[in-house]
Amino acid sequence: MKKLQKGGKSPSSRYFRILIECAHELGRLRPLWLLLLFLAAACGGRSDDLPPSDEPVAAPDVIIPLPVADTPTGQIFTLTEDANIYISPEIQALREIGEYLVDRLRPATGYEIGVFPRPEDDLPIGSICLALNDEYTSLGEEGYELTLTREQITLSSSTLEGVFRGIQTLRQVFPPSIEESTVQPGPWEVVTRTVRDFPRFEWRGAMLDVARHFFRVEEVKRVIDLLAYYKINRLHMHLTDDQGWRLMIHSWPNLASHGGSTEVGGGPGGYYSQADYTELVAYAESRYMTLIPEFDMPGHTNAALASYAELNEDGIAPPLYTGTAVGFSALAVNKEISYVFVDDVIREIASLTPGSYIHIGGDEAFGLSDPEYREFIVRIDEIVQSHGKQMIGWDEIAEADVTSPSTVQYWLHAAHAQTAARKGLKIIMSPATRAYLDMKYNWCTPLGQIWAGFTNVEDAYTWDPAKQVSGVEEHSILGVEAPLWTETIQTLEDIEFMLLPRLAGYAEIGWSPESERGWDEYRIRLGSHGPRWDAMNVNYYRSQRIPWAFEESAPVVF
Ligand code: NGO
Repeated sequence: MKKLQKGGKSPSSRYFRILIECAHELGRLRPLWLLLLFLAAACGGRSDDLPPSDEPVAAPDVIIPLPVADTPTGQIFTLTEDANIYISPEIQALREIGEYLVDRLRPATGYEIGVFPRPEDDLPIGSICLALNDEYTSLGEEGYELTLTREQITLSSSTLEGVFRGIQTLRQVFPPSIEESTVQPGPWEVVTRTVRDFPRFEWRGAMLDVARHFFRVEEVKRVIDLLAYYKINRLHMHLTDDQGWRLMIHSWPNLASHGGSTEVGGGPGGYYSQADYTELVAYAESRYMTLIPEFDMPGHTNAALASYAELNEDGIAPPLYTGTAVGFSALAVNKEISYVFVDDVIREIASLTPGSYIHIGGDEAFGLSDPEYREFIVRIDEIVQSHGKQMIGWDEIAEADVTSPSTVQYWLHAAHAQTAARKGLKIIMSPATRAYLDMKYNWCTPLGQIWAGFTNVEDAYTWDPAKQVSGVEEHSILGVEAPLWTETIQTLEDIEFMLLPRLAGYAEIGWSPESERGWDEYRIRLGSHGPRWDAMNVNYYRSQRIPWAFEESAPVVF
């Protein structure tokens, strides 16, 4: 951990150190050592001879996800209008991260902060330095060290991802009004500290179902920004289901033009052009987040079946579907045309997907026999791999003869997750009873479903992925993902209401050391994020379990 920088100690603590050192010299004279210590403490505790700025300042606990190590150092750094960001080395990707930080700081401060290469000599007082440095490789792909002193802020990592994740920590230690979109009075003071941090799991995801209700590119970008604030690094997009097909596939254009033309409740639906999707991929990448595309099959395929008659067992296209039942549709798995179809879809999405994973759904194919289902999944796995990608599927796929690197997403059936673990497959943990963002918080929640039970903010936080299913241990777990299914979710405000505050908890489960997490402490830290969400102008559920920071004496209701 970095030492406190020059000038970082108050005069009283310097005297205190000298006394301690003397005491060490005189180590054998124990009584004298104790006397000196007593005197030092008594003198150090006097405040009337010190300017107020030298008093150690308490650092509020506000960072979510909780960092691995966070050492407050008791002073104040003030961001002023002369501040600039210095980057080292001078490379485009680090400059872009610097500009991302400028974009976060400029609206509320009004300061014209620039991004410059780091000078040879000392940095000006009040600077922020972003540094890529091999010294930090031990912190892994996303780890970083953030050091705030009275003079400057230094954020170091061996990777760009690490610098980006550290910036989210830095945003959170500023006053909440830093997130406002108009100029605020400040002052922009932060308490000094050193944070050394890295994640528990490599996969920290959220899922957005754009099939049941369609969400525009701008709305998805807003979700990406919220996820990034909590260091989420995967956005799984559920692109197809019975009610809608949401991506243009050039070799099968009716999928989007017809299959995307409605949604639950009969609204107009919509779809992404490939240019739209590419824009989303790039936007997510600029937030060091990977998009995971899902085409759900062989069940949940009514929109495709309605678009092409030949994909149906009886050769007859059903009507479009705008209800919310599940499990009634299935591709004609005994017809070769179905595999031509899947190959085309996977080829097109693979060419738009820089990430290594493609999700093929695989859930609730109730219309097929078990052997039919298993054979289909094995063929789809081959197709996905033939396009250079790895398959992910909901937990039912564990019953098919698939091998690593295919990956299983546990949602409901413990036995499937146990089978996956036995086969050595990696597992993403999304237990519906804990991690489904579409479950209501309680009876009064106006949106969402209840089939997996209520999931209040505490339920969403108080579980450990490595203890959820017996026989599925930490080494089998790739990470955590919280899916938001949108049967009842129609607007961005609805999405935000179901995401927040629970998302923050999922992020912490995925990132922070399990031994350090605790509800009683977390709920207070979470309460400090209410004013941040207000400043960002995002909607959220004001759970009465949380002592929101803006409520002077918040009632605690359980
Ligand atoms: C299930 C089902 C989805 C529903 C969701 C609603 C899975 C993997 N399949 O989860 O189609 O939308 O529940 O909570």
